Amino acid sequence: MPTTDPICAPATPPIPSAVALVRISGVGLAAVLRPLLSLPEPRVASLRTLRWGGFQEKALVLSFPAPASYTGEDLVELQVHGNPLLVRRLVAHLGTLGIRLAEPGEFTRRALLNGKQGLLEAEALRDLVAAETDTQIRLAQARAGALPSWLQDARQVLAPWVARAEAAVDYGEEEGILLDLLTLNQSLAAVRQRFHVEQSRARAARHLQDGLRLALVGRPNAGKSTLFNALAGEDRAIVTDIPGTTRDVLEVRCEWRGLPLRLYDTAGLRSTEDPVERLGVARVRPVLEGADLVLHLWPTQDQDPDPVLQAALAPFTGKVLEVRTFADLAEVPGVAIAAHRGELDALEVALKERILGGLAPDACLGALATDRQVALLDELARQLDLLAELEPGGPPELPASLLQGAWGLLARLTGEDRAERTLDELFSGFCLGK
Ligand SMILES: Nc1nc2c(ncn2[C@@H]2O[C@H](COP(=O)(O)OP(=O)(O)OP(=O)(O)O)[C@@H](O)[C@H]2O)c(=O)[nH]1
Ligand SMILES: [Mg+2]
Repeated sequence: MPTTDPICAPATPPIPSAVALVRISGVGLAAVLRPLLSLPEPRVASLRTLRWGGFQEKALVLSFPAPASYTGEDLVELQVHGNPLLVRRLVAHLGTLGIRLAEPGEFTRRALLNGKQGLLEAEALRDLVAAETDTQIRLAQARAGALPSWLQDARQVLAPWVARAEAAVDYGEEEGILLDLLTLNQSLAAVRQRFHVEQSRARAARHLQDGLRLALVGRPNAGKSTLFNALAGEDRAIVTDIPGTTRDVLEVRCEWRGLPLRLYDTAGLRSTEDPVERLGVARVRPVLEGADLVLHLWPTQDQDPDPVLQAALAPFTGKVLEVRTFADLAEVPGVAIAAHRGELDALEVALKERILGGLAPDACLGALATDRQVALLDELARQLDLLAELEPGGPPELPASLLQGAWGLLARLTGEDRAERTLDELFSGFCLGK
């Protein structure tokens, strides 16, 4: 249920800082806030002294009357001193004026319902706030604009066909309205092709957005920790020439040559009697299960990988990339590196091929990227592919239902159907005050 009752929330984190921002949104805020302050002229920062509960706080106040505000409602921003306790007291006092604490994402939800923002944009802003690497920031920013033109085009091309198919089903026989499958598929051909391009862009963008979970495994002394440190750009793992150095699983998030990575360094895999090392080996399997890609580090001096290792990797062959380490000692075919000297170009090429499917990272800018978006896009493309495979001359019901399905998916993707479930999922990922 859309609500318009006044809400407030701190938009800055509860830590001591120079300034804290408290946002208030609702209908008729001038009257609601009158006991605390008189609202200044719209969009002009003005000083007000707020008095309540024995406090007198000088605040910088900004007022954005509806509809020209973030939420589309009256919006007021109070900048106060960044004391978390003071902010809590202020929010509690606003409660006594009938302004309740907002749910996470409630400001953005209202912006969406009031048409101030699209669903795709709201998702992009959520990802922007959560971004941890330069690439992730750039990707989120590129998605934070208007609805991508290819989606607008798809909507325009589909709309008349959806209507026509419906008419053909409802009145076809009496009125002589037919659905010409050949013409239909011809006019959808460009859209379908574009969907396929967007699917590969989205897959790459999602990896870049989420960061690729990369597990480093291999026999003891294969050079896992050396590579881990080289990719992380810092000495996080202990490196020695004693086999069995690493026992715990180490994790680090980093950006390496434009690729956001979540790296996992693991204990060298071998049968061992050492109880501590055995515990370390036991921890490798869950890492393999959770990884997007497993780098099997295989020193150039080894002929075949150890059977223990091969058995451990067998269930994961689909996501294992073999990387030959110690490339400085011998020349071998395949992806070969010498991490202790920073010679990693072959790995960069192989990783980018795996993650980006040959696309340049910049080619992913503006692509859809969240799990929700990618799932809907895949389904959308599938419906159009099924449509293209239909034999002409059949009854119009089947193409009509595919067209309607595609139309519905498009609406869910862009957020026009405003399905509450989608909104609930989206806003559960937001922070307060957004
Ligand atoms: N020459 C050469 N030495 C390397 C290379 N990579 C790692 N080393 C050395 O090999 C030894 C073992 O490296 P680590 O990175 O500790 O190996 P690890 O796989 O983490 O070993 P465990 O933690 O014991 O399983 C260290 O002395 C490294 O300096 C390489 O590409 N070439
Ligand atoms: Mg190690």
